[in-house]
Amino acid sequence: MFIETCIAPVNIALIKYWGKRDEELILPINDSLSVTLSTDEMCAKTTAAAASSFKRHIMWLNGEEVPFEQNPRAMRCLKEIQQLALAKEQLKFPIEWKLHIVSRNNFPTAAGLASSAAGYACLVYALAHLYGVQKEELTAIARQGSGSACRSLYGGFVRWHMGKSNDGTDSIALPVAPCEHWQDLHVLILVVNDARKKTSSTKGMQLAVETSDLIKYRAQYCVPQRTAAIVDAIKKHDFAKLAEITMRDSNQFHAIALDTYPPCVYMNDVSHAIVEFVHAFNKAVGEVKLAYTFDAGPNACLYLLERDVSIVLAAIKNSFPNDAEQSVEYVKGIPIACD
Ligand code: 2P0
Repeated sequence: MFIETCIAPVNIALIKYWGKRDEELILPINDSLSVTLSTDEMCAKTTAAAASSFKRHIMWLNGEEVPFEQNPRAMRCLKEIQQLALAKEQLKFPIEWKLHIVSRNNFPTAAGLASSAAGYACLVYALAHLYGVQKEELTAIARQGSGSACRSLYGGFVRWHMGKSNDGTDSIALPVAPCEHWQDLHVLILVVNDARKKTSSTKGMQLAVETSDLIKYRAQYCVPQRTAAIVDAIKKHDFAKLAEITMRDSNQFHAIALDTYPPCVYMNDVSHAIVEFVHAFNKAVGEVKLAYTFDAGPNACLYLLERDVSIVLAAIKNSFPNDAEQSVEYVKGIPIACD
């Protein structure tokens, strides 16, 4: 038997990926840029084994068997890795051998974060180790599991270039700066209680591409300038600029969700109260020390510098006390990852 175990981190986008130009290859309509979170706090862990005695591919996710052979995205990732291994004649075992794959997320249940990015990044990384394939070639494969997964293969600040080709070979993630570049940047995750069922990201962005006018404007006129500006802010350690761009992009992404027909509503009243809180905090301290960003749900990710963590946490506890109607469930300081 051959066996490999890997871990992969979560990433949170500052410039959001929203919308595909090719559903099957998972090619986006705009570049996106994210920060990778530390694996100490949250990660996916995957063990992949190959043996002559295995009868079929089986995968267990968090202890439960999930379809693998029936999952076109997972099978595409496996086929791509196998093809690379075959091309390089690096096979350690016959290609026909079936796999058993065990994957777990160590995210606190309360964190409520989408797990597909870390999950697919980890699956692809574990398969690559198993079949002896080099790391550099993997982001275009992880992308085909789940778009945002391609950004979880690097630490620090990562840009997913949308690419121009139809085959997706240039739709890859590349590091912008390693985490050592800005080690005092921190993330707080605020979990907001919400009972409503959300439209999945895959479906939500598909509907947006079909029905929103604003999404076309964002992809063409906003994201290119914003991405260049945020890369510059990262290079210069300009937190205020990074914060403003991040908040504007989150707001515009949710504006697109509302411009979708029928609309996708991901933020709730508490999310909006957090937005107000952040702007009020920045106004009170006289500079932009705090930024929010929201993914396809009501939870907030706040970016700030390490020296401001305690004052911000105190202000959050004061504004959103546990016993209040607008409470936040879970708050955690998570430095960005070094790989
Ligand atoms: C992002 N999200 O950039 C954006 C912001 C959610 C909001 O990437 O269809 O789960 O698997 O490619 O990667 C979530 O989208 O979607 C996402 P698929 P994915 O992080």
